Amino acid sequence: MTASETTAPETRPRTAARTFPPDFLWGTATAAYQIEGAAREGGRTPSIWDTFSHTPGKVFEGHTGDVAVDHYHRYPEDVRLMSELGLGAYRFSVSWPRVQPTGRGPAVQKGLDFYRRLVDELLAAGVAPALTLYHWDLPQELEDAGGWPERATAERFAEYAGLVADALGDRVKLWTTLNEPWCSAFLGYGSGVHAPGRTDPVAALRAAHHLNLGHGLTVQALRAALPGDGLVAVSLNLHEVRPLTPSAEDLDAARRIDAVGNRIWLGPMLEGAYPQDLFVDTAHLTDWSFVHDGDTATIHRPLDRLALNYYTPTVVSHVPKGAQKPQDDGHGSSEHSPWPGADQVAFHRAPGDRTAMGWPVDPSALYDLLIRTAARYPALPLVVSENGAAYEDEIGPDGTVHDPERAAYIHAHLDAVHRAIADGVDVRGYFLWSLLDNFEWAYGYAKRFGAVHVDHDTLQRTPKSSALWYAAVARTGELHAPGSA
Ligand code: IFM
Repeated sequence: MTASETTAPETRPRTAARTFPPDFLWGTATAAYQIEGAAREGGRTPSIWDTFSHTPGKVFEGHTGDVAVDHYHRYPEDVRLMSELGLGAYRFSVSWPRVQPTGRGPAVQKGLDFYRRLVDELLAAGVAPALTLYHWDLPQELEDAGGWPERATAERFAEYAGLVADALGDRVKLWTTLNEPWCSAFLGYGSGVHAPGRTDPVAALRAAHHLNLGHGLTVQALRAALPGDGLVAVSLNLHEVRPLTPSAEDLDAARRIDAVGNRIWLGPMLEGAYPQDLFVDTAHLTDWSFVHDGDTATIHRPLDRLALNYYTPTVVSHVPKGAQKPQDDGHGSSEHSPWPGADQVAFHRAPGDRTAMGWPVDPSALYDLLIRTAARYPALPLVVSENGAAYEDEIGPDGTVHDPERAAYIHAHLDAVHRAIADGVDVRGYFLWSLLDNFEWAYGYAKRFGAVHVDHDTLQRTPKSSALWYAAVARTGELHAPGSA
């Protein structure tokens, strides 16, 4: 399908409720560096995001995660909020340098204890914990030793995962190895807009392979440590790539982006091989000799869930050599590409509504992504592990936050999930990004994705109107239009 086409128009009346399966997981999601704060407490040492955010010019107005939204101290209040809203699940990540400050050796008890307390509080409140092991906060010491471009980091990751699984495996059922390795590899080592801020396409491809390897080694470590009913997943921000036109050139641009955006993960993780066209596209950069014999077998481990993060589609076209690319391509200010091997691809933003990130709103692409992924991996249940939107939320004079655009965004995307389920896709859950307004990486606190508003001066939490609506959907399993019930 091209960007100018859309999926068949929805014919059911917008107000008719859709019922989700009774055991569907309804949750919200966060990540450690974005919410915890307490950056120097309990033996925690800097991660690459501490270093990056403290480097002038890297993050909007010099914001850092030092305090974030102080979830480290306020987690009982945050769990209470979830439980009052009636949300059945919560996806959070573990801060690697809080548990294993140098990225090597034994775990720090205080770090593990924090997560044990958090999980116990969740379980007592009837909220199922879903744990992500890596959401971008590599211990700085490991980056100093070479970071993800080095093979040893994959081995360290699996050792750390084993420590966390030994400590929490009896309490947490759903485990995710990596969150959005595309961002770790290509924004962290390619465009440099994320930590550690390197701009080396070869390092980015090496990082991608070692993230894959770390995933495979970690699946093995989790299988060894978790009880038999433990579920293992990976969260990928798969790109729903649409060619701008049906021309052969634009179709090839879409193929390239699909290779380095999607199949670079799906190939080794789920099919046991890297796509050959990726090797061809990047042959001028590397011979991929960092992939050793046996690596793809290590990476290719059975998973229980494939978790997808979706926000907006990716629209691409071919650019002839020397031609100007569109100004507003959605890749921020970096002059370095996060897409190795795709220099002649231009990115476009679809017309229509956009969120405060400038991301076009297009739920049809979530539907297409679910259908396409399920068609390729029919035996693997899917979870939407992130979806949501930033808007310019403000506290009104009556102390409430009215955010109808966010409710409309979530409604439209849940409707797409429901359609996919009705069309036979096995989707087991939906996690709204995010529980709380938080540290939005290079945008600092300037972007608000939360269901719950956070006053960044007082750290006061106020559920937004969209949270109340989403909670009602989650409690009943019935998707009704915002404002209709
Ligand atoms: O805030 C991020 C999250 O950490 C990873 N997925 C996308 C979100 C919004 O940009």
